[in-house]
Amino acid sequence: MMVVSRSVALILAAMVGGCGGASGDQPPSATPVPPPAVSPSTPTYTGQVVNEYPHDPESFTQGFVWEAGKFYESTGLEGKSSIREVDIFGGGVRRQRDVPGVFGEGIAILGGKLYQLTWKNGRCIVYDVSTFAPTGQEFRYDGEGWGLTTDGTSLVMSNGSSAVTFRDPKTFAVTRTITVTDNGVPIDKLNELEWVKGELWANVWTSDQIVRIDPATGRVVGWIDVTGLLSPAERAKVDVLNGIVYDVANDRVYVTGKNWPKVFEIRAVKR
Ligand SMILES: [Ca+2]
Repeated sequence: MMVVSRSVALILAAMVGGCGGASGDQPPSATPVPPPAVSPSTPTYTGQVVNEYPHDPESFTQGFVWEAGKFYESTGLEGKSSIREVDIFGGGVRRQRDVPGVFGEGIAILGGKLYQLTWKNGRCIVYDVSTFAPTGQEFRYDGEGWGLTTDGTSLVMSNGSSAVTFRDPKTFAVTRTITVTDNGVPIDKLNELEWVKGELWANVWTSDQIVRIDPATGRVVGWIDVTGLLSPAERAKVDVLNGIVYDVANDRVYVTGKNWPKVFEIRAVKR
């Protein structure tokens, strides 16, 4: 039975990879690649597990957000993309809106609106967060859409490179761009984003590393290693780390990944 299920998992993984192409956000990675070049002088942290909760293993997580006591998630893949309000402690989906015809990516909530990026569709779709109904407002952008968050004023967006753009939520126009560098070396493949106590956090695609960024300069101020959250057996069946959320009210950070069966509350402990 073990051999069969493993084979099925690999076939499914290959099919999912076929949706994305080699250079995008989507090819699965059963084994995380080593972390990007980390400057020896940059502080490193271990992501210590505080709690773990169930997560929908059907969720190809692309965005993870906390707002006013509620958690929200977006999922990707053509035909499986959605926005959801989730109960991360019970593992359930409280409400969901399927989003056909696009490949959903990062989300952010600002001013009562939920903004959803799409991978290669060039569309940022805007919803009323209280109803999940599209507001009718939609923005276009060039290039790929990966992660999205907000500093409370601007939308903050990644596109798979080392560049992060700050955007006017009324027009989606770029107001500022930073290049994320660690000791001068650009760090690319920045994926899901989160604003955490004045820092910008990003998980780096295909790795089990979260990078802490000074949003004023783009300078990396720390790395959080979250290797080993899932057991090797669990990790072999799923895709990469993707999803950081900060609960402002309780000062707690949670992470998950694409098709991961668990959400982890973590604490960054300095090494
Ligand atoms: Ca997030």
